[in-house]
Amino acid sequence: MAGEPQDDCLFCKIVAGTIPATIVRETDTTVAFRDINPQAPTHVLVIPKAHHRDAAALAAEAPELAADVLRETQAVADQEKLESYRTVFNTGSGAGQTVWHAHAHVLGGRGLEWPPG
Ligand code: IU
Repeated sequence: MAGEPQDDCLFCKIVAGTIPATIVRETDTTVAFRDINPQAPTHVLVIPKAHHRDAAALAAEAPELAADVLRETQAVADQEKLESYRTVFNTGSGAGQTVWHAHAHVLGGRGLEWPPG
């Protein structure tokens, strides 16, 4: 069922605390932690605690939670003192999604090119 923890989901395990992550912020509904393979000096992932498979599912199934995630991307940027930053939701394997639990990448601390690769 949408929102329920999934046994085979690594990000559900981070939420549960059963696999480690460097958590930088936590709210009642979200967790933000440093990406283990950072692509910029600051690279933080913001996830909803509830399991939704990607950003589209999150927006459709739990729009208020999607807003919580977006608000937290700004809170991470403030906390990390990023004047400019990029928020990315990879949706689908062709776009590079590898973990099927919705997450926003917050990237900053260096110049970011456009268009992305
Ligand atoms: P993607 O948009 O699904 O490709 O992003 C998944 C990210 O999760 C990717 O950048 C990984 O480096 C990152 N990650 C992590 O930070 N910690 C983990 O335990 C795992 C993946 I698995």
